Amino acid sequence: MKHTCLLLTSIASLALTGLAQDASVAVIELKPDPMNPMGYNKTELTVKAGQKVKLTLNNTGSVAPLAHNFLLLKPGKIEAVGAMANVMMTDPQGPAKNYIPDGAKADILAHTKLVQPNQSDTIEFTAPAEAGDYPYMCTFPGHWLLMRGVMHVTK
Ligand SMILES: [Cu+2]
Repeated sequence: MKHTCLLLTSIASLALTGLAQDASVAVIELKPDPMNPMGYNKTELTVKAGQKVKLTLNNTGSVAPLAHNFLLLKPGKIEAVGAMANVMMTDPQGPAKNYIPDGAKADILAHTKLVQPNQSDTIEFTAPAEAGDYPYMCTFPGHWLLMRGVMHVTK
């Protein structure tokens, strides 16, 4: 009887381990803020260093239909990338480039495409190995001053 209990316990812990592995993916959904069409509904996210992240930018539920994207940046780069995003306002190739500034590529850790109203885009990436605060932003010209947040990467 005792052996059976032990066996069941190990099966149960194996099953839990399996669940824990699924749970190791951080599943995040970002939307426009329902009250502020030029903001994200979440301005702070927390993931573990090196964690797999599945992030969806779901552009629904806004009071104003605007296109948005999501860029995760290296720490300290939001002002520089924001300035490049502003310049893209007059770039006829802006929409085709998803408003991702060419000059910002080295500072971008992950990004979605430009998501039109009532559409969504899902990306998968690995969270940075270094703990820290990583800014995220929408680079549709003019949005980034308000449409931004911080991803806290913890050890
Ligand atoms: Cu936006």
